[in-house]
Amino acid sequence: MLADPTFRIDPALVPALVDVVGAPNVVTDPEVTASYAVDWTGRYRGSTPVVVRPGSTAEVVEVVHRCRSHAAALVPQGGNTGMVGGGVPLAGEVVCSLRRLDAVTEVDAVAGQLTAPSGVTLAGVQQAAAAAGWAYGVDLGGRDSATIGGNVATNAGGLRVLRYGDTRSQVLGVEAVLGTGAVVSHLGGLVKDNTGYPLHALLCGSEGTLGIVTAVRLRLVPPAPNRVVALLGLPGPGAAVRAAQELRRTLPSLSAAEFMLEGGVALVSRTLGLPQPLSRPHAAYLLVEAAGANDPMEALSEAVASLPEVEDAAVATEPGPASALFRYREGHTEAVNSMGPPHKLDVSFPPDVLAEMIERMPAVVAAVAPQSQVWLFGHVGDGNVHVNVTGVDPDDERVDEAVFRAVAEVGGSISAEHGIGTAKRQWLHLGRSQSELEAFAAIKRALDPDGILNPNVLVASG
Ligand code: FAD
Ligand code: 2HG
Ligand code: ZN
Repeated sequence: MLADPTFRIDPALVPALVDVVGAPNVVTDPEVTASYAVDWTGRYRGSTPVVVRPGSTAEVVEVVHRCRSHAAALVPQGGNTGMVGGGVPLAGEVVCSLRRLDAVTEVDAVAGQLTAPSGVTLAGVQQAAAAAGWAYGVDLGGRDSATIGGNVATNAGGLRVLRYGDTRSQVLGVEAVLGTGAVVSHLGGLVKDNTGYPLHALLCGSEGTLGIVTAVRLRLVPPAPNRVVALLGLPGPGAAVRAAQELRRTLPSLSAAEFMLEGGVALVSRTLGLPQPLSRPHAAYLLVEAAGANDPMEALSEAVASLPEVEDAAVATEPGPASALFRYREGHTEAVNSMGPPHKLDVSFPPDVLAEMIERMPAVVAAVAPQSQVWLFGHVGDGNVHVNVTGVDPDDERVDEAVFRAVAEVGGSISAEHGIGTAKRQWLHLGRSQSELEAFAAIKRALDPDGILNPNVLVASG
């Protein structure tokens, strides 16, 4: 058991890892390992004695065995775009980088499925699907760096959940190496297959605590080649929520409904050097995408025309201008980072309190951190709000606590899509009962009996 999270590795582990993956794939130079030890936001910084980069499932198995026999904990890492400090070694763990598992993505164009090794980027999966005449249903701003294994491990959501569901909804099977070194592999791709516990579904969102994902079988969706994007200016967050809720009912081709506020759009424009998107600023914005086999322009225009609170709109039908409108929304993460390490509080609310809670959030934050700045944006079509707070010390958790308690009180979730990681572990009980937490711990013990996989993430080890 690895009861002490601040353990140091046995020096004999390094040559043991070299035996498995070869010297070039065992990195101990602190100047190189440093980049694996800090997260995308800069809020979570750790250190690691060694980064190991296996190139096959067989090598992952041996890496796990070696770490287990040398009582060393592992942090699996993909593209290191995670937002909750779950993919970085915060207590001196070994980093197991899966990026070399990026060989061939096999597309089954008849079934409309593909099998990808876990180190392939999300963009790589999307491109492989498109080349075979299909599309992949998940998309998010980190697509060029985030790996499909990381998407599965975090059950990533993103921009199209309201149309296609989250990552778990796309996954038909997974291959993974458990904490025991055993391989579970179920990549046949049968759409109907009720043969016992769905381990693939359990591994989705397990954040590297139960197994290291080495390959994934994904369902694909028919391409929607005709796409219209509209940016709507609205008088406030409540109006944006009402518009999104109405469009979900009236516009069957709706594929994204993202909200932003005046301050966030101004920050993105300033930071990324973009012009204001509409002729004047608006208190709130809703970015709407409709896509389908047929041109969705008429349906979108009709649906938007019947929304009484829209003040102004910009519409794009060509890919370039459409992406330019999305830049205001996707640019939020980068622009907020320029204000210093943010507290990223990714939460969701039931539909009936969504508008009220978005409006309440600045006061909830100001009550404990009056000097801070709050940036609110997100996937409003799914009830998912990204509460970003800057101007607060990375270690000062009062803001996190206040927001999570307010969210839990109204039946919301403290993690809509980024996971629990290290960042939210102490508040997991706000959304999960004691019996559920005990079941989590029992599953962890069964699949990772020595607690070597991500011991500081999600569940308590042991
Ligand atoms: P990492 O950051 O490397 O790891 C994340 C977690 O998964 C860690 O706990 C790690 O231990 C574990 N892990 C990684 N790979 C494996 C593996 N092969 N096996 C087991 N465990 C593993 N997320 C959303 O849900 N929706 C969004 O819209 C979204 N947009 C983003 C936009 C930007 C610009 C960025 C930077 C991030 C965004 N994210 C979003 C965060 C999201 O969690 C990641 O982009 C992605 O899912 C993580 O993939 P990764 O390969 O970078 O994983
Ligand atoms: C997004 O929706 C991502 O852009 C990142 O989930 C959210 O930066 C964030 O807080
Ligand atoms: Zn998001």
